[in-house]
Amino acid sequence: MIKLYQFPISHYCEKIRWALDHKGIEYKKINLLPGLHLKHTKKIAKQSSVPVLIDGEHIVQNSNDIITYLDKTYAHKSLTPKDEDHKRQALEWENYVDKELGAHVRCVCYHILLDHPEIVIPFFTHEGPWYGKLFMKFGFKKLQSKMRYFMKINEETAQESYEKMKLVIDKLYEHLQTNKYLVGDEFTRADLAAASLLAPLCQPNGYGLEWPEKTPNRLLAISDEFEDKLKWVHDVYANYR
Ligand SMILES: N[C@@H](CCC(=O)N[C@@H](CS)C(=O)NCC(=O)O)C(=O)O
Repeated sequence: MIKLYQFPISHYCEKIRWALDHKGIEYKKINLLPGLHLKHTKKIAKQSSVPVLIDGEHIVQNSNDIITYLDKTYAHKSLTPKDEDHKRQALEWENYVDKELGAHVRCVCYHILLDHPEIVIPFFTHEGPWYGKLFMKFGFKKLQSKMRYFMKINEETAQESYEKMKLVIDKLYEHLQTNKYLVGDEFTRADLAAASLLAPLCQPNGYGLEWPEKTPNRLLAISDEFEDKLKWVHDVYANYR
């Protein structure tokens, strides 16, 4: 069976969970603990990041490469348009949101959430290794400062990321004012990627994680600010997730 090495909270991993679910492909999730994940990912793939998909002898890393692999190998319910021009546009949108949106949404959210262990620890340990809670009990402080340091998460970068994220949200909103989908007249990997990467701000049903009962006010204020411009994310989740 296909194995997906992932973090339940990761929106890049959500792209792959969604793609697999969309195609009705059975798979086993292997939830790794942030910080300790390197031991696993570095052993099986080139970079340390998740998602990593293992399908028999094939090991694929990077969410866009994984979707391409899945569409080539399991062609039904393709997320990549058949039409060459539409395919190019879908890949362009996906590349754009992967690069210009994903990391910024993450920086904005983590900057706030890392100060709320009561919220992030359950995210990090969700259906993971048995020793997850113990690891977090003694290691969370260290993990928190390492994540801030290595992922460059601080007040200044969070502000910059907020501005960058805002530009992308506006661009998507503008495009979707006159188009039902990002490309052509069907749901594609472009819609899936954009909606997945925005999900932590919108907290839609179907992400595969219990969203916190109480979101910190600062994050709530950001979600509220973009509520109207992100209604489409809830629609895409409701219709395709
Ligand atoms: N370009 C990658 C980005 C994936 C990514 O940034 N994953 C994060 C989690 S959201 C990660 O694994 N971070 C830890 C690391 O890189 O070691 C993709 O599309 O899969």
